Amino acid sequence: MNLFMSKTLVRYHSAKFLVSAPSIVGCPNDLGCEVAFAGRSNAGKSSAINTLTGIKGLARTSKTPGRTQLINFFQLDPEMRLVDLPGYGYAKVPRHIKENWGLKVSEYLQLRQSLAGLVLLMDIRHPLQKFDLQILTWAIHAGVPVHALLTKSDKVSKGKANNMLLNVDREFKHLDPTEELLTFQIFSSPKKVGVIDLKETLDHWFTSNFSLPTQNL
Ligand SMILES: Nc1nc2c(ncn2[C@@H]2O[C@H](COP(=O)(O)OP(=O)(O)OP(=O)(O)O)[C@@H](O)[C@H]2O)c(=O)[nH]1
Ligand SMILES: [Mg+2]
Repeated sequence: MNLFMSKTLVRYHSAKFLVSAPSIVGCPNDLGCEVAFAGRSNAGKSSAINTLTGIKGLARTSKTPGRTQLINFFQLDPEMRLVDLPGYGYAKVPRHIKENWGLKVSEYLQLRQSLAGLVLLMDIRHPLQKFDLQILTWAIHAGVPVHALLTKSDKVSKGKANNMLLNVDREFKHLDPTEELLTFQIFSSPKKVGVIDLKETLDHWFTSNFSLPTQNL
């Protein structure tokens, strides 16, 4: 019998850049467990990864939409990863690049066995756009859980944020009447709003899909 109390830990703060893949082919071995951050270009995916890990500059952020064009992997533990997916849906990006992004993301979503869950980032001022709904529909069919972050909540009033939460709640119940796969919360990277809730969801995905190293206290 183990006389020590043990505690599972996901070490977000020890995240390290692992590799950038131009497509599914360059992705690291499909082993262990990973959580991918998806969403429209400029929604705040890379910023959220930096806020979650507490490491400024880990994932490259930019005011120019379309900054993340590769699939970027960050390692937390040997077989635990965060994935920054290329953003979709920015109107000014040339068509051939858009199509290529769509292909990359859909290939990744369909083929990646170690994908334990998706964090879907949507700007709280305009959530649930066409591609967001496509990803949500795909995830429900594939049985992959999605946790939506309504980002940039620092840019709207409390009243507006609450309205948006109600809208998203209504749409999620419509898309997933079982209420098992879709969850959501508000988030702000600069104000660090929602970081604890995000960690709780990710802890759950990582620990229920992968046996973590335990730490003796
Ligand atoms: N006010 C505010 N700005 C944010 C927030 N999150 C991100 N930003 C800003 O939004 C811009 C885009 O953020 P990124 O994290 O680069 O967005 P992204 O989703 O990774 O974008 P792509 O790589 O183009 O797909 C940057 O100027 C960020 O500083 C937030 O919660 N609040
Ligand atoms: Mg990015």
